[in-house]
Amino acid sequence: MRLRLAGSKRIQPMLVPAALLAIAGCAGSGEGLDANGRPIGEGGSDGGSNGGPPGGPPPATGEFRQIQDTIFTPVCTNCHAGAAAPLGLRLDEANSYAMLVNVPSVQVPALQRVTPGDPDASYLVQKIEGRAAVGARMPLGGPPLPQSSIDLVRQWIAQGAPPATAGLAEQLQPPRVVSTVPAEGEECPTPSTLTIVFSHPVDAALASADTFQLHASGGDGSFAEGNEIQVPLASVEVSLVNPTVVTLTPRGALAAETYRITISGSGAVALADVDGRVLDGDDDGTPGGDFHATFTVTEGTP
Ligand code: HEC
Ligand SMILES: [Ca+2]
Repeated sequence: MRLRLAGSKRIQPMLVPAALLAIAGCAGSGEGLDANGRPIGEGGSDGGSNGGPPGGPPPATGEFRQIQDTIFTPVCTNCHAGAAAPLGLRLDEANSYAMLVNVPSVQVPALQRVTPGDPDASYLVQKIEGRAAVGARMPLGGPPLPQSSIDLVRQWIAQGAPPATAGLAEQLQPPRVVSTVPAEGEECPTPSTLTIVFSHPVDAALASADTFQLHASGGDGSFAEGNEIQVPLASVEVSLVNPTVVTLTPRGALAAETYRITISGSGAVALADVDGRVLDGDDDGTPGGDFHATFTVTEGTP
């Protein structure tokens, strides 16, 4: 079940990796950082030999990263990516976590795709083990995953299904939007919710109808005329298991129209991360600037 934040002011993510906590502890004071704002001693174990600058982000680690790199990206994203992803399940790197953990299965809505701590009850596991009540074993039409891969997924879920750890350097950057569903430029049937994935956790206390807005184009597909209409949101939720994911729920079904999501990175109320770094909405590497993504609903009823 996805928890709502109604009323609650600020959440303390329960699954924040120790490394991230350590960084959060020193980022505010600047202690432990070099002149470029990077942690001292994070000298880049590859010495820059992989093309990255010495002192750049270390390779991200963790089980979910390994699952992404060895299973989802090479085996599943042939089908499970983009607007045509079967049952809306996108398993590409930007979206997979947000679409799996604590999200109900479409085929068997009583089960979550991933229930942290319970591999047997997780529909994802049932699908890759070939014991789901509905549909085929995954990967569809391909050889079953090796047992070692299945064990990796089981182990990750048994341990609480933590998100992949972002690189340390990434944690020190202003937060960015890494994905929206629907995506920029996408045409889709009416979505019941809109999902936004950030590069690292955002401050739930700042997630509201002030910082997240949805507008309809006014029928002309463009947002420059002044005839745009704001669409009311029933809720703006930051996921408790993974506060990099924000879900917007429009108050009613979205009619066939062009819409624009706006996230405030400027003005009186700007979105920021838990350390107060303001959203880099225009993705220019410095804090500030609004984020926009435009999508078109082709059919007004699901
Ligand atoms: C050849 C295309 C294809 C590939 C590759 C594929 N899938 Fe699927 N997947 C589908 C289709 C089609 C469905 C719905 C029909 C069915 O379940 O048989 C589906 C359904 C699912 C569902 C059920 C979702 C829900 O909400 O009920 C899960 C979970 C899933 N796939 C996971 C995976 C994983 C994990 C992989 C990679 C190991 C994978 N799939 C690879 C096509 C594919
Ligand atoms: Ca317009």
